[in-house]
Amino acid sequence: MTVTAERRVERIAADFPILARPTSRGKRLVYLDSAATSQKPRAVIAALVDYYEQYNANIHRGVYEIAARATAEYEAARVKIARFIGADVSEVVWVRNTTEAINLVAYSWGNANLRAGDAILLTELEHHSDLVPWQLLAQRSGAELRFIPVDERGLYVLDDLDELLDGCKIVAAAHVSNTLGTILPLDTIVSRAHAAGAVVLVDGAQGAPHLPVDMKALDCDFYTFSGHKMLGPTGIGVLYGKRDLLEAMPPFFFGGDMIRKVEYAHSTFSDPPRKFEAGTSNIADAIAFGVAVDYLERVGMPWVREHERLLTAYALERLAPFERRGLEIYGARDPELISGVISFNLADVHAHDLASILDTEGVCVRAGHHCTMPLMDKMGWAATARASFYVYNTEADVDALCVGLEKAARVFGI
Ligand code: 7TS
Repeated sequence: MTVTAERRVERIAADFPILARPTSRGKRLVYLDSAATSQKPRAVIAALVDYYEQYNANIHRGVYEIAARATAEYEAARVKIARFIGADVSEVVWVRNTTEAINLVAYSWGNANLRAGDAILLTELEHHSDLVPWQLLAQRSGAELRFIPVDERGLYVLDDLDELLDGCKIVAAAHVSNTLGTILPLDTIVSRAHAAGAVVLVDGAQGAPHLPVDMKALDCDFYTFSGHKMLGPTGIGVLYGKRDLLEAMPPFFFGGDMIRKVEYAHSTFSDPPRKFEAGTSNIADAIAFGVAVDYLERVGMPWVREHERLLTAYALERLAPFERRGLEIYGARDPELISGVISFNLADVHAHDLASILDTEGVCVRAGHHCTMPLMDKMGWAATARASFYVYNTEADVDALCVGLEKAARVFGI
């Protein structure tokens, strides 16, 4: 990384108060677990406090000043998200997280459209959140579950795609794998699925935070993501759906705030997106998510992708000498094909032990199955350690990871 680029990242990192807090062992906090959840910049934290201190009120009902402001800020955040992903504002449904968004589609769209004899096509890389809801839909409907295979590097094998799409009603696939970083060949999947008459849901939990996305260009039918993985708070996420699909879908939850008219025996419902947003929403979190998106737009998503690409290349280069000492790096190992995620194991050290030693150096990585148990079984890995990068990570963070690995190798006599 050039000195100017490194300075820019240091300036970004300075916006994240938690990164200035040393660990209890007096180490610098080296946060390499953004695929699990990202850290939050000061502006996002301030937006949460500002709402509760200045204009806490429920939305879509009060006429008084602070209620009107809460409603305006909440709806303004929806507009920001719509702009960020190139969608119409009516296509942005607030949910709690990616998991809820996928469940919403699997129930609402799935129950209405899937029958015995139909097929649901997933990939072998899916997070449990984009697998379990479809398993349940398959059980309810009698539809068949199919999987696009991946090779030993975690790259998609598309040779049999046309056969897999035969009779398929929906394809659901991760934009970016949270375990191996593999980027989905979206153009191919979307165009071939549409040609076969299937709709496409993209699990964007690891996509929207790291890659520029534009719904018009991607042309997928549903796209789901979580605020907490892209500098925003927990408890708020988005389901994007093409307007005609959202209009045709029945609501998922029923109650206040999603109705048009209610009589004792019968009700009618609002238009999308409101018909999917029953009950009091996560108001402060939605507003703060809007601020997170403002932050990402200022930094620039093309820059985010390029920064993570360079950092991944640097990490692969710095980790290479450890490979002679038993470090195994999984996945495609090509920064063009993956996005900011490196999974690894050190000789026969258990990934949890490795993560614990890294922790003593202030280095936070996740260890385990990363909610992709079927993939781990297929690959024959009991667990992996995973480093994942984001806007605030520097080459110094990768260097700290290497210091931690050196320590682990010493401790385990490797
Ligand atoms: N899909 C993918 C691809 C994910 O990476 C995750 C979370 C989810 C769905 C679920 O997101 P949620 O916000 O609804 O929980 N992934 C991870 C991870 O890799 N480590 O912790 C959570």
